[in-house]
Amino acid sequence: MNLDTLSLQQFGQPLSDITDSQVFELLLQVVKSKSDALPLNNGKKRLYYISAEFLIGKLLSNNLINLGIYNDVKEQLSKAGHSLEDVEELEVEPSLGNGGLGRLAACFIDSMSTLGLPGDGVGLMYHFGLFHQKFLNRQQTTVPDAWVSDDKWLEDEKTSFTVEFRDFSVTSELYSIDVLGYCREKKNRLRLFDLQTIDESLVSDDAIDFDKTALKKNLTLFLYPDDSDEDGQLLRVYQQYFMVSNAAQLIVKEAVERGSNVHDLADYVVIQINDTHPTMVIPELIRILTEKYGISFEESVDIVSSLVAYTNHTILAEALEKWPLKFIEKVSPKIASIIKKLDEHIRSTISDPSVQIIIDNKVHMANLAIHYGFSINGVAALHTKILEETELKPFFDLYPEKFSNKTNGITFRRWLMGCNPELAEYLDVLLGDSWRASAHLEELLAYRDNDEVLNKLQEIKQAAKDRMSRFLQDNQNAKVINDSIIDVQVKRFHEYKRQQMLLLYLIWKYFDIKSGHLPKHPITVIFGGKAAPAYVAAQDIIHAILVLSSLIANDADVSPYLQVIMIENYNVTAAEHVIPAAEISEQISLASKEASGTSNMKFMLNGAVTVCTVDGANVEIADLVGEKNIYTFGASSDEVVNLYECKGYKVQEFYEKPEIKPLVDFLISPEFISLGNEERLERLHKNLCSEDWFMTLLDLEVYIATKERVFDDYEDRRSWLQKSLVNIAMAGTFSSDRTIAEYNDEIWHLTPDK
Ligand code: 26M
Repeated sequence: MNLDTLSLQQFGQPLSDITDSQVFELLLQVVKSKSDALPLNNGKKRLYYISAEFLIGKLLSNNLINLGIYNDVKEQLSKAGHSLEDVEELEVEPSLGNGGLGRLAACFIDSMSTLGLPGDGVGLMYHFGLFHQKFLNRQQTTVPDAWVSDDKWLEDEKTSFTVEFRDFSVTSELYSIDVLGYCREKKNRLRLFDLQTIDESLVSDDAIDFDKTALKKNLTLFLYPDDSDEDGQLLRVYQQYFMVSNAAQLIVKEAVERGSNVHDLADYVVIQINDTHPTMVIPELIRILTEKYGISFEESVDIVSSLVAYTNHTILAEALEKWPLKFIEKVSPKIASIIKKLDEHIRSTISDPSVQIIIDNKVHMANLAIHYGFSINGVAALHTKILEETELKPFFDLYPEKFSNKTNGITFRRWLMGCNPELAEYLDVLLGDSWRASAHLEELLAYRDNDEVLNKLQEIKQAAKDRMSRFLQDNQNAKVINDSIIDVQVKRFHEYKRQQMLLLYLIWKYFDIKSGHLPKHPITVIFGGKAAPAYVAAQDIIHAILVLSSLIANDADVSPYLQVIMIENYNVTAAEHVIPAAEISEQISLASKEASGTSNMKFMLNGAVTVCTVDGANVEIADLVGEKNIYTFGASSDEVVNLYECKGYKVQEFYEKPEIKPLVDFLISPEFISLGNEERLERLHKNLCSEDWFMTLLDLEVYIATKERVFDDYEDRRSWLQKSLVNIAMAGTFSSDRTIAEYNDEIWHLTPDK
């Protein structure tokens, strides 16, 4: 493929003379014509991965990599004076997810294609997706992110279904995006349902409010519309039913086309539901089998129960979905009545009230999925253990054979080859390129004492730091201090993730520098993440970070040594810039609360050293790299569970400590308040010293001590680079290809299409 010839044909000008946006157009055509020509992965049995989120990120580079033409294209462009990086900037990032669960779904569909497994992602085509985050007066504001009109990858499948709600019915339209595997001749698709009568004009340019009751026009406008009021909650139930009714109709139609007589549906179909958001697919399939195919209720239940598998992503009881039965009745009385029948069956056979489906007139979606699915899995070893032994113990006692662990993974195509090509190329030099298919990186350990290799790793890290600095400069005019240590916490804002603990450490460090202890290297701490619009406490934390960032920047004693940057509108693209540059990865959730985490894996793969609590997949990372190559601290999950159960955590005792009180009180000091919003800062302060639900102060002192040890150790450059090397070498386990192979071997049993 010669881009120069293509450019002459298309634009009458050589590649060197066309603009970057013409180059983008050209590359799109190249990728699309190649991907259009690929047939779909085929097989009698097909997987449908249903998810409310698919956080896929930009697709150009990813597709070039998977088509095996990335290096060729990059070289041709560079010879003609273009940079692929600049061209990529012209692509918009689809806004179809909000956090770890959505990004996991994107890694999974990439791996399914790479392993040649026949299966698609199924979800919704939100026109505005998740909100775009902007900072105003050091606070998060939210504006609509109109990505759809600029997207270049969506294809209309020309397929529609009718979805019947109680009070009206709507027609859907199916769009899809090709999902290419790494060096594969066949593909899968991400299939997104839209509403034919959608009306974008309900949304103004600058606010994410809209008429939540105009259901025929709004169902696919937003991902997670504000559900702090009843209209918002009801809208979510409508959205979920719209998603799963379309999915169920598509699934049955395609199975019948492949030869299923519907009684044998489970030989043709397996459905993985990503968290509980798609759980209503169970009653919807039962409805279709009984109503459309005349199959008895009992047999329909058996069929459906043998083909739906559920992944749990959360241990927070308050995050487990429970919908008032009356909402489901309003959306679809038929679905409500099927759920009631399923609930009655459980009631008549199992006496334990805690495993009922309908409790206090609320439908517990996880309970429905566990009783009427054949598989439930957690997403990291510790998480699964907690589900089995604590959170879901009554279910584990009933159905031990349904439970399993599938530790999460990440696609190395995006999180190494795509975002860190220098490191990928250097691994080729050291290991040969077979790691690109196998993810085996352990042979890198042989270079642990090789100074040339260690120095080269340092150079690669520096190049990534420079690239990130340019990104932050261009995007938000932030100037990273030269030669500073890059210390990063990027993830959704939630109290259990404890961004506030890093904030308190920074206050400690600010005091320490003020008192004359100057760090040997300057430190740049980078935060990134969004807070749900209705989650006030999380927004208070963002506010305090932005205030501290300004306070330090304005302080000439401290600003040469310490800097805090909060990335505006953190998304996949920002992650691809910041993760390769990171030297320290912050994974500091309260033990037992983070199901897995996946950024921890991305950071490790890119050579960052992890500072972490013993939580989620951190446990597995620590086992792999050994205690010399990771910094763990803090209360264990057993201790935390115990403190909750016995109400044993007394925050006051910690707050009153002379080492802690001044740090917390600084949040309401005149310096702080003069830059901020008093109400927010007071609330955050009060929250920390009277409630502290996620035990920040419990772990704060040991966290500060650990961080200081990390910065000391950083000064021994050789041994730090060795830690970094070991982390890269041991990251192979966290390839999502390994995860998906496990799902397939133990849950799906699909035959790969060769
Ligand atoms: C629920 C109700 C209303 C609105 C939104 C929600 C909701 C949306 C997304 C609740 C949870 C959601 O996502 C949970 C999530 O992202 N969990 C993360 O999943 C990752 C992949 O398994 C894990 O690595 C993270 O630890 C886990 O927090």
